[in-house]
Amino acid sequence: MDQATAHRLYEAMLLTRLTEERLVKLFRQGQTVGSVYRSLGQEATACATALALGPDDVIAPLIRNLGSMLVRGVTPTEVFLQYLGRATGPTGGREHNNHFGSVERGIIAPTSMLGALLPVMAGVALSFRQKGEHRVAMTWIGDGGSSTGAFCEGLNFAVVQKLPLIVVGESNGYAFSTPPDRQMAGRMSLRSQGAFTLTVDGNDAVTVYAAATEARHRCLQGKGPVFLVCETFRRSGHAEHDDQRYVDPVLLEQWAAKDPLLRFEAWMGQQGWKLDPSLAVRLEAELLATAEAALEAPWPLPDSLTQGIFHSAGYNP
Ligand SMILES: Cc1ncc(C[n+]2csc(CCOP(=O)(O)OP(=O)(O)O)c2C)c(N)n1
Repeated sequence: MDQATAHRLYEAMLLTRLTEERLVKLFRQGQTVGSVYRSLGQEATACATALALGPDDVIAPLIRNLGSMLVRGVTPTEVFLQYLGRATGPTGGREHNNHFGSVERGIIAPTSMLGALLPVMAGVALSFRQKGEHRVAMTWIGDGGSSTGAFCEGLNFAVVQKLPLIVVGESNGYAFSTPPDRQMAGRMSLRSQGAFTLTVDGNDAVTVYAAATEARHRCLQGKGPVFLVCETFRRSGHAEHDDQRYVDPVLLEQWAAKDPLLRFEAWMGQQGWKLDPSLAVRLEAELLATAEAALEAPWPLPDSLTQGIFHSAGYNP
């Protein structure tokens, strides 16, 4: 990784962390319409994977992958307006977390139905190959989500068809309150179904970036999909309404010591690459101002209630 990429990756992970911290504050103030789902400790698996892609590649993130959306150019303003349910947000107040896409930025909207994005992204990858385009598709899945039929169908199709699809598996310790050994036999990598599989330390952003770069290269060479399993840990509850009392506090301490941002800072220091010491303070101030501006944004009008639910020509939230 060159120095410019390292700085971009650090900024993306920091922005993800601080944006989510601001969202948590808005949640605790009762300002968000629904709960807040975050990626504390998993920022490297969202950001370093997305950053390894090219501008024409397409991603389909999940709820823990806000970082990948920020990498692709989604702004904190959009994120806050969305969580605050405002009319000027990406879904005009119809949705209240990161479930929004952006075709022009190569983002297929996250959905709640776990596994459902696998067949969708296998289809996206198939279209790239049919059109002879030099592009890859990437999506993410948790250990819990990899137990779905849709995950198996989508990955199997990609393997059989040798599609340029990267599936990032986030093995993060829990599916809501269920540890992996209560819902799957063996490690997540066993779910590869014949896809070339890499298992990496998901809290080491340098390794994740290198693995995602290799995965993309393989896909572009026509070697078929890659299952990139990132071993990490979900250091906050499933969402902010979940106090995570079922998680051993010792585990939380152990994983806090492996924090991806701290490790990446240390690695940059070893390279002799200086970080701007005022970056976090500056970003926090910007995010506070952005959130306050979003709080002033209008609510959707009641008479727009039936618009934008199904596709309707001319509707522009
Ligand atoms: C098909 C399907 N089944 C169940 C759910 C309910 N659900 C939402 S999140 C979640 C846990 C997901 O765990 P995992 O896939 O490991 O991802 P993580 O939350 O750990 O990132 C469940 C069961 C769902 N959204 N979709």
